[in-house]
Amino acid sequence: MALFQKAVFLTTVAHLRDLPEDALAEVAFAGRSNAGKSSAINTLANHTRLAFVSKTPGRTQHLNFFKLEEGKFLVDLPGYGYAKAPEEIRSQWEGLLGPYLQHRGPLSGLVLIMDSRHPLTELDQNLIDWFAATGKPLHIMLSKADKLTRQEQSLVLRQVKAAMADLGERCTVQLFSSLKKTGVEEAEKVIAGWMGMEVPPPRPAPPPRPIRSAKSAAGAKQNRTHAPGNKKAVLAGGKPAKPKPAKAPAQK
Ligand SMILES: Nc1nc2c(ncn2[C@@H]2O[C@H](COP(=O)(O)OP(=O)(O)OP(=O)(O)O)[C@@H](O)[C@H]2O)c(=O)[nH]1
Ligand SMILES: [Mg+2]
Repeated sequence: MALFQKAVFLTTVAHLRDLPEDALAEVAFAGRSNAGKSSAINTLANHTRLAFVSKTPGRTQHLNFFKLEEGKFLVDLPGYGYAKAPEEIRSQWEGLLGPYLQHRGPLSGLVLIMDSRHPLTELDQNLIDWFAATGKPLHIMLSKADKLTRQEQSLVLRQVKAAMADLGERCTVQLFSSLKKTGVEEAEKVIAGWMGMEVPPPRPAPPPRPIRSAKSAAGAKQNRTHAPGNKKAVLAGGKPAKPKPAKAPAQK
């Protein structure tokens, strides 16, 4: 089971005064618009529509809180970098995002999502420099890795790690794809570590199948043929009915 599978939408915050007061630890997801922040939260939660995903940049406008367990939250932040009046950008940063990232006590660390095809834009760099001053850890997820070849993936990973070397252990970097669901365990480990959550041990590989002689295999086949013809038992072990998705409250 994915570590964050129990995540539920908690609230949308448009003003600092509305931030949850019972927070013990939270991890925020920042990055350019359309980089894949909301998708990454959905992938980590193993959910298709927890955070709203859209092809239109700027879909996430406020701070959306997802509760993992009592007092532990993931926070989906509005993206930066899509055409918007400078006035609006300034007021968003000065009024909400800037003070949140700089002064929020329970914020344990920041996940920076960057499209692996266009990492470290000027705006990303500004955010990194600015957040580094808080002394809190930063985890970079190079998203949409499915759009790159293996070779391109290892090149970009190496380049971004080298660019972040100055931050030492305070900055970690990984490849990630919401489409292919790759990099999930690596991200879980970092985020859970920041929030003091226990990471479940990786599932043990299934034991190797015993090699059966032709004779015993034939016997087993026969047994199966004559297994109780109990239709109900077969149904019970069959595919579970698809649960209806719960309707999420409005996010902005
Ligand atoms: N191929 C591919 N597409 C992705 C991946 N992650 C996200 N996308 C697509 O990228 C687009 C933007 O994804 P979002 O998760 O909404 O991006 P966001 O960073 O939350 O965007 P804003 O809320 O506008 O800041 C959507 O069309 C996603 O389907 C990925 O890993 N691979
Ligand atoms: Mg979003």
